[in-house]
Amino acid sequence: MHLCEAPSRSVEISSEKILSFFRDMGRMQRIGIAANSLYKAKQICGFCHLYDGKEALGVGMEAAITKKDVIITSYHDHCTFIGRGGELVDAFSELMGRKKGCSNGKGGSMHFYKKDASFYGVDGIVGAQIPLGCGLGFAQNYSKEKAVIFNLYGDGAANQGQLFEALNMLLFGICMRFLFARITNTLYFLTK
Ligand SMILES: Cc1ncc(C[n+]2csc(CCOP(=O)(O)OP(=O)(O)O)c2C)c(N)n1
Repeated sequence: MHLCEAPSRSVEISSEKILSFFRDMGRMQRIGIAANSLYKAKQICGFCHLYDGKEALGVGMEAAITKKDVIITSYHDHCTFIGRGGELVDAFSELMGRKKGCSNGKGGSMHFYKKDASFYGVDGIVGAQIPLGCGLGFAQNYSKEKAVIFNLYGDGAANQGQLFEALNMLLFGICMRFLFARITNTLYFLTK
């Protein structure tokens, strides 16, 4: 396990691509504003964890990876789902408990899912997605998929026993591509 090297500070990219990133981030922001209003209007019941402040992370990550790479995250999932190619109608239907939702309206804000884009959803228990992601890594190892697993968590989960147990399992000689990322700041661990 080691800290990854910092990414290069210079990149080549077209202005169209930059604009598309900007548009995607703006879209995510508006999704948050709409969800916030619906929640306050009591159209969304239960929890509603918004994605504001993480737009650049979602868009940047998706720009660098493919839909074969796996993402599992915490309850801030609305725009992770959108970034994976999820439809707005499926996202908002899920938030409002409708059958059309990406989890048939049964999961709500904290349980979005999109298996066809390798998005294995979300856990409402802080840190609980980490061992689940570890299991996804095992599955990839068995099936010899050449994908990276992105296991995202907030800093509140950084001191959870589940994180250390999952890291232990990964380090016991298991060869897999696994990336842990603290979503509220930038610390990356990579096991190979
Ligand atoms: C095991 C567990 N303890 C407590 C909670 C209640 N809880 C929900 S969100 C949260 C804060 C988590 O903070 P962090 O992981 O940093 O995430 P973020 O700040 O990005 O939401 C807590 C304590 C929970 N869901 N699960």
